[in-house]
Amino acid sequence: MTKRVFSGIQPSGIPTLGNYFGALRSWKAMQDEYDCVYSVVDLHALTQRFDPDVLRSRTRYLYALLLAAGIDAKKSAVFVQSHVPQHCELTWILNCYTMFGELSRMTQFKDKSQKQPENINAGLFDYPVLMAADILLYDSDAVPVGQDQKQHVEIARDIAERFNSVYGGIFIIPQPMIPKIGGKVLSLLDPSRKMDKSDPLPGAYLSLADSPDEIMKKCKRAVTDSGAEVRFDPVGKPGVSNLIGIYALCTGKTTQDVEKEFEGKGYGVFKPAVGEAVNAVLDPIRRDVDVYLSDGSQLDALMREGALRAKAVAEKTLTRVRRAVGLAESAHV
Ligand code: AQP
Repeated sequence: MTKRVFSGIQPSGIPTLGNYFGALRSWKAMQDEYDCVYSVVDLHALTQRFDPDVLRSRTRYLYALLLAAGIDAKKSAVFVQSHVPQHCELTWILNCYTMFGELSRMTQFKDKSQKQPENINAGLFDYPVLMAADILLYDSDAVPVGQDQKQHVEIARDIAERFNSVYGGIFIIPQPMIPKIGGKVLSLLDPSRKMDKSDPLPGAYLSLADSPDEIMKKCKRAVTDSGAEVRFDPVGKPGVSNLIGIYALCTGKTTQDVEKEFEGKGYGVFKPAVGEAVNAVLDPIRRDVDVYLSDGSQLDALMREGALRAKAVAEKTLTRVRRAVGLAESAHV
């Protein structure tokens, strides 16, 4: 049987090159081999504060961007998370099988609590359980994610195993799938941190919606390290190594090829070449996203169709879960 994968992306900002190489590029590649379910996870984005109109329009933009990045809505089920209410119901049930202590250990919760100390809401704490529901609802065998989300897939496995140990084989136990390269693209201004789409400093990330000029400027201003040698050394030269990684991802070259190509040339030649390589990847995506956004009714139809496909699978899983835990069946007829 064809294996199923699930993955999601939050409309918490315009996706970055990190989101592209850590997630979207592999999402596209998997469509021929797997039964794919992809979601714009807008409920997750509520853990941060956004202007409601901005969140709504970003959700549409992100849906269009997935199509522009090569996700085929005929092959894969592509939907907006809040259009499938089963995610919330399963989250509540799974909350009752998740321990306070294990959620307290989540690195992302600690990081985000530091970033938004004025808004450490219960949703931020419970984020991994909603993500477990996202994954388990679709009987997912694998979850393609960047390195930062590995811990969340692991807790989803723990929750599923705990649930199965009480009620039998209700859930498939999912595996994280981290790309061998591109699983962690770093901030251009602080290479000790990952590139984040909600970073308050726009110079820290390369957004998929940045103009070619903006991309070029950000690459030229990216922090590098002392010396001028283009050498891959993530510990001693984290800034330039991150740029080498980005250039390698964009061109399909190895980091050794990149070192050879820029031997003796210095940062002044290397940084604009990185900008050009990024623009070559982004040009077709920028063009196609505008095409998808210009036809609002087609976008609505695709979203509706995606949600119906997702709901059909989600409801089957949830029926199994309701029966297993002892919820009264008549409430759901
Ligand atoms: N810098 C990154 N390098 C590689 N992969 C990354 N991902 C995120 N940042 C990088 C992967 O992108 C997918 C979608 O991410 P998300 O929207 O679920 O949220 P996130 O992981 O919290 O990513 P961001 O961009 O940092 O969002 P904000 O700023 O809102 O927190 C995931 O598979 C993720 O691993």
